[in-house]
Amino acid sequence: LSGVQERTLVALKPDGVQRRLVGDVIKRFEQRGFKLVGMKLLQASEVILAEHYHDLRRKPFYSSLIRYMASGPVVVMVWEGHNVVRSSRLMVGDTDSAQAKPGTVRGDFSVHISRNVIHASDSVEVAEREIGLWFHVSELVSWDNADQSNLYQ
Ligand code: DGI
Repeated sequence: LSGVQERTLVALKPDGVQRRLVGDVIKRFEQRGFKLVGMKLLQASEVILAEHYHDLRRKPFYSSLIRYMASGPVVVMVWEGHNVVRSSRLMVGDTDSAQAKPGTVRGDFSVHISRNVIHASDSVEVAEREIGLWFHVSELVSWDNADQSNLYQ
């Protein structure tokens, strides 16, 4: 496989940053074989969070979700690789931490849906929208993986 592959947005939520889980999550994605092409730590504004969670605006938990996501810095990342959107969702685990399987980020590090540590885009279309929301094109770096033939045919 060559050329630009699928990309997804992964974010450590404020609880994930507070609990020092950034390194562990990066390690999991690196070891899987995905390529990091963008990353930054920032305090998210309510404007960007409202856009990010637009589809959930009528849910009863919406305002507490926005408050939680604005409560401290987040680390947003763009990961690239074959089937990365679907694979990331599997690595992240069920939205409800109580249902998330051991071995997943949520299943290993969280107990409640309201503090579930991590975000990952749930489709290729959503990933494109979310990457465009959180990153300027100049913040994404294309680079050659020297190890490519060990990961892909
Ligand atoms: O894509 P996900 O993050 O797995 O799930 P989602 O897009 O359905 O919901 C976004 C976030 O909103 C989720 O990670 C945690 C929060 N959330 C979803 N459902 C509930 C919820 N929070 C609370 N307190 N209660 C819910 O039922």
